[in-house]
Amino acid sequence: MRIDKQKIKEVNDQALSEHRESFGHLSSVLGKKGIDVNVLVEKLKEFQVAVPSWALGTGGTRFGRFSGGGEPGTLEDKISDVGLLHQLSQSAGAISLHIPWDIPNDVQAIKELAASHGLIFDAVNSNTFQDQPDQELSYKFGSLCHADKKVRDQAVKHNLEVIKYGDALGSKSLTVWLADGSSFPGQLNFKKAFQRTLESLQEIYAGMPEDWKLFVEYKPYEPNFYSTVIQDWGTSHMLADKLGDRAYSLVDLGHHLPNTNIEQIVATLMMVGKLGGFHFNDSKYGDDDVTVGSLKPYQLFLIFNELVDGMEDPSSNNPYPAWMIDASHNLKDPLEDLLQSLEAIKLAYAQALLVDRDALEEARENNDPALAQEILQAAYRTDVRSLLAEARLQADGALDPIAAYRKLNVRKELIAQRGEKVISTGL
Ligand code: AOS
Ligand code: ZN
Ligand code: ZN
Ligand code: ZN
Repeated sequence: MRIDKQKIKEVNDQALSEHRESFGHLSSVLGKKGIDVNVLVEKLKEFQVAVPSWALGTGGTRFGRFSGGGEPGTLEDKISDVGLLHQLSQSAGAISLHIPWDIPNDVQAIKELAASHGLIFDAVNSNTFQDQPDQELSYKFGSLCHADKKVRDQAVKHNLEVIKYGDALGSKSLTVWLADGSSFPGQLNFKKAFQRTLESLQEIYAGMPEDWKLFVEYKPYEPNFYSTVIQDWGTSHMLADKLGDRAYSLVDLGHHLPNTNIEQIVATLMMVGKLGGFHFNDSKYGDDDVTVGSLKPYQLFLIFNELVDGMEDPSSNNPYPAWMIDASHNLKDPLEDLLQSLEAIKLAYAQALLVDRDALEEARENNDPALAQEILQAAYRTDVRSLLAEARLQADGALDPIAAYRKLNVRKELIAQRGEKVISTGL
């Protein structure tokens, strides 16, 4: 399904005068501070976030799944859903696939379909945290770290296959997230598990095309509850460092123990050029994977403050990070939820762009914490919603994506096309 461009325009027209008024006001307020809104609008138009194929249906809880209907049942449908998000938000220009959930039957046709929606293929993800029906050996006790070399080989082979699919589609990176670890003290030899994981990753790294990157995701617990092999950013960084120049750490916001200072991790990884990818979500307790910015928008802003600082640092050798939403949806319509996440990400980005970095640096050098806080909060407390709306308007998106999605009855249409009962692949 695609939304008629004219219809988006009609919905926009109804809200245009109100938008002009708020954007005009913001432009003049920022203009007086010497900030050119046009530069900000261009940066916002460029900023694209990948949507994972597994976030388009309901899920995210192991207790029950309550489909809202019209979920995408095929890879084609998933691409079309991300296409809808992109049409409305002009911010979701990429899709991230998970193999084997998303094996393409006809690579050429899938590539063309994605291109017709203006989408590219972001990092591909391997899956050694579940056993597939036709699989010979089990991952019950780990994959890349497994005590049995044959299991490790099988997991390596799977990753190499994922790279092959990704390469055919035009992806340029592989994200490895492992469920490997232990649930009971004594179960696992930590050192052997690390060494084996490193060796397996080395084989995967060696099998990547030369222009590919490997992202190593970390997570402190779940599904294993005593230890995970790649528990934190330090372990992920050690692995990436040993693997080579094209291996990086990946930060998933939900993969930290409570109160971890994620912005400091981001700053440190960027300082050493090793922040490769980012999974956005929000969390109160653990890997809750709820809507970005729904719980801790100020933390998100502080993280973006470091990201922007790293991206704008001319001496930094950190590559431009790969942005992805990694959230699950069990109550809200997944597409509405993803639109909310996209909005939250770009609000935090826009606010971080407003930070007066020279003044902040001066306050720091002068040991003036009160002034440093004033500077950050002045940016954070600026209402930049009309800036985002303007960027969307200029790119033919919707002024208010969720309002347009509702007014145009997109979900109703999807249910009419796909039915009430389709269940999308994912967790
Ligand atoms: C799992 O907790 C990680 O966040 C993964 O990045 C991702 O959610 C998973 O690969 C999808 O099932
Ligand atoms: Zn993740
Ligand atoms: Zn997560
Ligand atoms: Zn996760």
